Amino acid sequence: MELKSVWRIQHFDVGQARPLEVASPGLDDRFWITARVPGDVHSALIERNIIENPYFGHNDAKSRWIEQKEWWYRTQFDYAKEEGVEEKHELTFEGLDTFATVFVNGLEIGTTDNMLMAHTFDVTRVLVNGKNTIAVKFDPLYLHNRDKQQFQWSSYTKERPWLRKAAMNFGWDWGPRMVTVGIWGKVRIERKRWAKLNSVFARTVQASENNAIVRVDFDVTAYRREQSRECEIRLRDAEGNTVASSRVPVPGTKGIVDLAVEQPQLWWTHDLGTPYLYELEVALLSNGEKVDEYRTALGIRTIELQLQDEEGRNAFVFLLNGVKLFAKGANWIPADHFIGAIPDERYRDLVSLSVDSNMNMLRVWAGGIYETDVFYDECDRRGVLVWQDFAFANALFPDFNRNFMDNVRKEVEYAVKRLRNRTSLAIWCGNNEIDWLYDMKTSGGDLTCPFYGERIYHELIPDVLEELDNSRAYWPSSPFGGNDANDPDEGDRHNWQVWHGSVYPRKHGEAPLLDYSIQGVTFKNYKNDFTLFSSEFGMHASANRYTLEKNIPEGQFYWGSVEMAYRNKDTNHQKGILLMEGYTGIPANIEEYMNFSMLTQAEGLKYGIEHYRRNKHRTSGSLIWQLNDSWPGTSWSLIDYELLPKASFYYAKKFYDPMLLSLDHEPGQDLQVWVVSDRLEPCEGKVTLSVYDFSGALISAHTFDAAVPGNQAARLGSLTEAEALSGYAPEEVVVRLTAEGFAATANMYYLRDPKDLRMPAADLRVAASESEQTVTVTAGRTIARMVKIDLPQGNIRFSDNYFDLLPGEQVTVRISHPDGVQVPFEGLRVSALNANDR
Ligand code: BMA
Repeated sequence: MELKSVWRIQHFDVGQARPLEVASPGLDDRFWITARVPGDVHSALIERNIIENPYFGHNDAKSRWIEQKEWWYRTQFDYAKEEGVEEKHELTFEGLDTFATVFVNGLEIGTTDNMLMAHTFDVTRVLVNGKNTIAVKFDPLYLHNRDKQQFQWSSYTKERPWLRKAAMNFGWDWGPRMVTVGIWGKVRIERKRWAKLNSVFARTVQASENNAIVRVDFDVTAYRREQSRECEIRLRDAEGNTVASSRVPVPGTKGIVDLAVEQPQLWWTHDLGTPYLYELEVALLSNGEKVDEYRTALGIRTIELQLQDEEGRNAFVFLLNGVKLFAKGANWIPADHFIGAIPDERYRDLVSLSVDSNMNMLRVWAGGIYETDVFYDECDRRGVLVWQDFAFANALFPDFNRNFMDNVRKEVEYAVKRLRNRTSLAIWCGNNEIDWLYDMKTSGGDLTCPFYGERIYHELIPDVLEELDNSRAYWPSSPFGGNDANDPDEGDRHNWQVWHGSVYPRKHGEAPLLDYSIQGVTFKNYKNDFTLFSSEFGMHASANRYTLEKNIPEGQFYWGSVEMAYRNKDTNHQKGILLMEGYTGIPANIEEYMNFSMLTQAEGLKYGIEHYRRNKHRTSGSLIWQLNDSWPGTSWSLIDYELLPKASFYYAKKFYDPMLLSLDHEPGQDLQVWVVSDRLEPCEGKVTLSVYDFSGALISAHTFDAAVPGNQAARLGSLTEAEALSGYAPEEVVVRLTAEGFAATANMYYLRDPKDLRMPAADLRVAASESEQTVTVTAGRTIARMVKIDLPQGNIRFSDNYFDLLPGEQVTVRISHPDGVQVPFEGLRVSALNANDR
């Protein structure tokens, strides 16, 4: 039973409230503030207009007082206990953030100190028939870390290492500090009679088209040991038919069953097939009576991480049902700074957008949380694999302290048990960048202390996984493997040469170097990266106009304003300017900043990812930093806080297309034509490279035979610049690749950077139909570069946006809202990089 009663909150100065009084059932809390659960105190205060929206302007600074207070939650609810029946009653908080003392009917039942796991209390002896009262006290965090040792390294704040709370709450290089407290998960009461199912572990141990074996382990707690116990395990297909079942006695507390499934429908990522889900049901019977039950969606699939290929070369490739999969995706950060208040729809929208942009893997990054159930439900259902970090990011952690390590062990065990049955879960990863940065910081002289935390990723987690989940790979950190941990020849890699200006390669023990120059930060550096798996890389781009205007105080929406700068939490804002300077030129105003930064990010990611994909199977994955935003700021995201995609998202639809036509070209060098296929079946046809001038005249066309085996990258051939240009200047042409005989999206390239192109002004014709929810854009006599359709609303979808049109070409864009409601067209603007608003 989920507790859905009304909750109220109140704050006190530390030491002001007497806990037993505030927790007592008789306290009159009428004048307290009504708050949602799940939620947090900030969100409750925003909803009641007690604080101003902290995402607007500098308002976050005005809410800092909240952190200094002690916060209380209270609720009352009716409960009925059955007389004379032996039952256990358990109260579970799926999320308490963070230092909580829980009272039921005035009795203190326990304390908690970890936001990142659920907390369950046996309340059999404290619940009463009729009205019950729950009160939860949240301490301000400073009480729990002010007397703790600080470490030489803990990025963004020294407060974090002792606190098991989402790290990004304290601020990150894409978000402000928003340290909240509260009941951030669901609250449940469960009754258990005689025995209960503690946990179930279900996984595919073998699968082919013909048959599969699903192994199910379970463990139970018996309150009445003398009674007989049995487990009934059943697997149902999507129509509800039982495809395998078994009933076994459970003499002790553990059991294991293998279910054989004939002709299984395998689970695939959405790009390779159908993410087919069965339903697993485990029922526990005591003395013949059903006393507990567990259900989960379950896909039949095998997932492995191969670290060496058939020839013995190093690899980092996921095999899904034995098929080498190129991971195409992005890094996921919490969908809002106020994690407890995130509506389920926001998760659905973000996973749905990931699928729309052809992503098949998301990495749940270590500085947030182990995500909520709806996130994994969606990934299972939509066919998106998950790379799951454990929640340790960019800091040292006190692995010498027994209490801390006990806490971590409980958290890890809880996370593993909770998520191990997730079909989408492909890999566990120990931390974000800690092994790599420890080495760099030590070599650079910033750190002189031992590697505190090492025992967590190299001893504790592997130990827990050996016992609780041996069904998928564990990788100690990201990046990890080789010399240094960011080695292109071993393990995964973060490319922060681009944007952050890191100088690669680097070996263990060498001081890290930075190159803040145009050459140092340019995305052209991606072509030197022959990594096995690129798990982080990216560039900033501006949020969309609507998102910025909504959150920037009046008069501050201009390029270079204090408020615009406040949106950007990264160090050294010069990096973004250098990147644009080398590619588009430095923006002169906010419109140019939005356009130039978006174009640079989109083209930069296209440049890097097409390179990574052409290097398939040496390279087997690219996870962009970062998919989403947790507040309306400036960041590396593809989708801004208002769920409006940036140009890079629409580019991703194309550069992550399973069938990619790609041109490898550098100024003055040959044009090399490639097809990269992630499809399993071979394809045959022709690819044509056409060169047009900016008024649409065809200058040259070359056709290449394409016979591409399934799941391969193939270079079809090349031509020289001179052959392609037929006397034209490279600054005056555009190249288009098209396929015949097989389906592949056309791809466009320019032979020089935008700042060097001699592009005339475009004249766009725009026909908008609100009733049809379409906008038709036609290019006039010249090419239109980065056509942008802008509507001042959040969370709306465009069938395409930020695209190029050849002269005379026409595109009809469909506009929609995820809920299917009509989108008003008021405020519609259509422009292009080389054409003003229409
Ligand atoms: C990596 C990530 C994040 C960070 C990003 C951009 O370090 O793991 O910690 O936000 O790069 O700097």
